[in-house]
Amino acid sequence: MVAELSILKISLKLSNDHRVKMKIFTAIPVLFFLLSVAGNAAEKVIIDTDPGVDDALAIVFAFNSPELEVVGMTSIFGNVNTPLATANSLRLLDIVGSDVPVAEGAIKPLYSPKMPPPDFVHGKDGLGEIYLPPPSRRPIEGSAAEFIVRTVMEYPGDITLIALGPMTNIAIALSLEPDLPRYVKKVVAMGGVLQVMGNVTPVASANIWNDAHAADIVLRTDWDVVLVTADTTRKVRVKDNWLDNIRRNGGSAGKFVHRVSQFYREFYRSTGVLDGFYNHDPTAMAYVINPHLFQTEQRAIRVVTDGISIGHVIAAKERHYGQPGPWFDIPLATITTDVDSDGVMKMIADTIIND
Ligand SMILES: [Ca+2]
Repeated sequence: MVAELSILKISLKLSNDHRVKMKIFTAIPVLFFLLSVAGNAAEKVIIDTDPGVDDALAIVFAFNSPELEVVGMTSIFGNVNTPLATANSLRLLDIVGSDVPVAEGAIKPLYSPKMPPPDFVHGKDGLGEIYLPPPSRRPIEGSAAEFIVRTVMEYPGDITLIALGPMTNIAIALSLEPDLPRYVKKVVAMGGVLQVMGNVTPVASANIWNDAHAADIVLRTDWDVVLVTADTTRKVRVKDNWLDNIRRNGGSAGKFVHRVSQFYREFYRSTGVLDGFYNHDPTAMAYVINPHLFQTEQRAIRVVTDGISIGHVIAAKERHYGQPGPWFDIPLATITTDVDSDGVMKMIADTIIND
């Protein structure tokens, strides 16, 4: 901006033609306007999701955020089986009053066996056993992967893919369209443990473990991919007083957030996590809106795809493995290493309360 104004000043000095000066003066406010419009444009996102209580919170947060334009959702197994993930995605769109398309995703991992959904965490309905009515709409024709490819190609360079569950749909989309990395703006995925213990095995978090092959493909593809690790999301807690504030002051969205969270809250309490529950998926959504709340590092990532360490994310500190083999030429991805927890929770509360 400064450089552009300097060039304009130089042009003014050099020009003796009054009409040229007038044209440049007219151009300055237009330039400011165009830059401000470009700066405020909402980020176009596709949410790939397995709702899931924390998915529900992330989706309510996203649809209340003026910074985001959700252009569609895609469903995936994980917290629930895929058909229920599809229905719950549509139910959540009914809750937030949106008619964006939902495309149904894969029903099983690329290669590994499908694991049973953890209904003791998210409830039998996946949404904390509040048993919402059936959705008012149906998913669109075609698969999630096809929808991702079609939408990315329709808005080249503009779409951020937000993966809140296993990355199967995104891996399939990559196989359908090899040029996808050139046209996707960014991929932000939630999952992976680096320092802390995993929630399904000592070395794996659910989103990675549920389809380790897909995660390995997505995280070692040469595109702008960010892994919002569980190390980070566990630092962000949803506490009872935060939920009470949202319920009182957040209108219908706030009341829903409080209601959908209670079963999940009790699960965490039963495991000894007393100080609120981990805010996994909404924290990934917060990264998309304001990455400045996070500390990150660049790492070359691969995921273990078999054996007792399946789902283990290995994040090498440098891209320096030049020898042929599994680490040859693996590009650097971004991982989150720390977060302003209070900043994330304040942003979510402000978004829901002020909407
Ligand atoms: Ca999820």
